Amino acid sequence: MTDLVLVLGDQLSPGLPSLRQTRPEDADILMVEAISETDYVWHHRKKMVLIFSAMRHFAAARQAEGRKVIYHRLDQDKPCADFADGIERALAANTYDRLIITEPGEWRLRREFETWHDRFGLPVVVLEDDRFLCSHDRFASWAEGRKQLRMEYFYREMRRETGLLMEGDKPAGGKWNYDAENRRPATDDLFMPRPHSVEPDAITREVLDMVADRFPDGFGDLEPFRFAVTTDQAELALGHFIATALAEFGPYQDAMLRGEAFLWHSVLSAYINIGLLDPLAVCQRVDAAWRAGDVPLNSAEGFIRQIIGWREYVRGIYWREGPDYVRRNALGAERPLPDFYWSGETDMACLAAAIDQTRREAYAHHIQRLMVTGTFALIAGIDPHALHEWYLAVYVDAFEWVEAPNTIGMSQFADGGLLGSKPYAASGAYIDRMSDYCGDCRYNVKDKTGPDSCPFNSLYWDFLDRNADTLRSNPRLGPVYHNWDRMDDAKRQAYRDRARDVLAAL
Ligand code: FAD
Ligand code: DLZ
Ligand code: SF4
Repeated sequence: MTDLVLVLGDQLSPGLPSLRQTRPEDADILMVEAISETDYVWHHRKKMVLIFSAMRHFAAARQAEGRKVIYHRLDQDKPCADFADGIERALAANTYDRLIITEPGEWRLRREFETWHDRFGLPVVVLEDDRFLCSHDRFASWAEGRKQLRMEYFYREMRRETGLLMEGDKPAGGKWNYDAENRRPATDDLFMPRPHSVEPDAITREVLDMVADRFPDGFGDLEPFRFAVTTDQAELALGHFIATALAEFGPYQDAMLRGEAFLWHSVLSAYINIGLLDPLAVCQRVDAAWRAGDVPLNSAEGFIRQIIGWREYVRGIYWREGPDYVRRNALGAERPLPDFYWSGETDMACLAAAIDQTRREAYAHHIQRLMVTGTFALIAGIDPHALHEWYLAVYVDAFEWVEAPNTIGMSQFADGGLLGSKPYAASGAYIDRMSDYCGDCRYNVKDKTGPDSCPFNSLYWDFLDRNADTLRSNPRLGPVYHNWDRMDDAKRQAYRDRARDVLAAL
């Protein structure tokens, strides 16, 4: 029996189920740089380089192990239109008994794979992706019968099941969550680690040229390209993060600084998402560093929670909620995405900084995504689907299963509160507390409603006012609406007027 094993660009794990379950002598691997994948949404050009270079390295490594790999390049004579085109070409050249695939990371492809049995007339075996800690069944059994699907309770179960940061059956240090210790603003005189940087090799150089050539007007800078493209390089990046940044990751997790894109963040999400690093193994290394006394518990816990908690939890939500999740719009927000999300040309220093580094690095850390670009879109009433397409386009780690719940759910409250207990709306005071952006801004963060007032200040109240019918009954917003109600009419009107001017200028 000969199998054809299709491996996608975010499935670059040697231990992938479809590779584990087929024998090298009985199975050909098929990898396709497909026009469809570069075109169905925009991608940052660095993300394309990462994926194609990592795919080419992965194919070479499998070939070196003795596997047969059929590899279609985007710059070959007649590139493949899509994955089906690649499969058709393989079937025309060879006889295969089965097509084996590990499940993809988005509904679009899952739906397409379901048509392939009829289309190609051979059995199609889709295997569950076990590179995640929590299977679909496990998530369903956790969610079953719960009124609210709160991440914190899910996370505790994952801690118990993995034994990470556990002392017997108790959480290390006696608490599950050390977030209260993790909200320090940073100053630029602190030692600043830098993420591990990899010099592009000949394969990456070739891909850089190809992407520059094919996507001259694509979003984002290509150079300098410093990402790891193999598992060995990604392992070095992980070791470098643990040695230089993890200890301070916790306290400064929410901090933002001008000119500092990475701070104490790991910059490992893309490597984990495309399969170069295994999420459980990453957490075990962090757990070991804590047990060895190299890093404090609040940092190790904060980091591990993001991976076995948030990352697994949002994936569970994505598959549970179905393909229409990305279209949810509980607050009826319909304003088009402002052009400055692409150009970075805005007087708002916080947004300019986050978007500018996004163009340069294909990276912004969680609080920049959530509390700068996310919060602004939320309080300005931007269409959540347009914003979802933006996040999918601009980050190196963007894949729908993880991006959509973070955007539609956590950031925009467009799922009506399934994922978050309240919207992440905030005035400029939050950004002022956690960053040094405001000092450099043409707007005044202390001014509430004047012509130079920080736009976040008026939009925040206007957002609550506009959405009062939906949000007033939210118990976590009770005190906020109480404050709004206590304001005199003139003040409330001043907020509305300033917000109207800000929105008109968008
Ligand atoms: P660190 O801060 O070092 O965190 C460690 C790891 O935890 C990350 O590498 C990542 O694997 C995981 N992680 C952290 N937060 C989350 C989270 N909220 N959800 C899932 N995993 C998490 N993450 C993506 O991987 N892809 C996306 O497309 C993506 N889109 C996002 C969109 C919005 C609107 C928001 C608010 C968040 C999004 N995130 C996304 C989550 C998070 O911002 C990134 O995972 C993180 O910034 C990646 O940088 P890092 O590797 O330095 O993470
Ligand atoms: C993101 C991406 C891009 C740009 N190109 C390819 C490609 O040409 N071939 C491929 O196999 N995968 C690519 N990917 C990743 C896929 O889009 C990803 O596998 C799906 O989005 C499922 O998560
Ligand atoms: Fe952003 Fe307002 Fe601060 Fe300017 S003043 S950086 S717009 S929060």
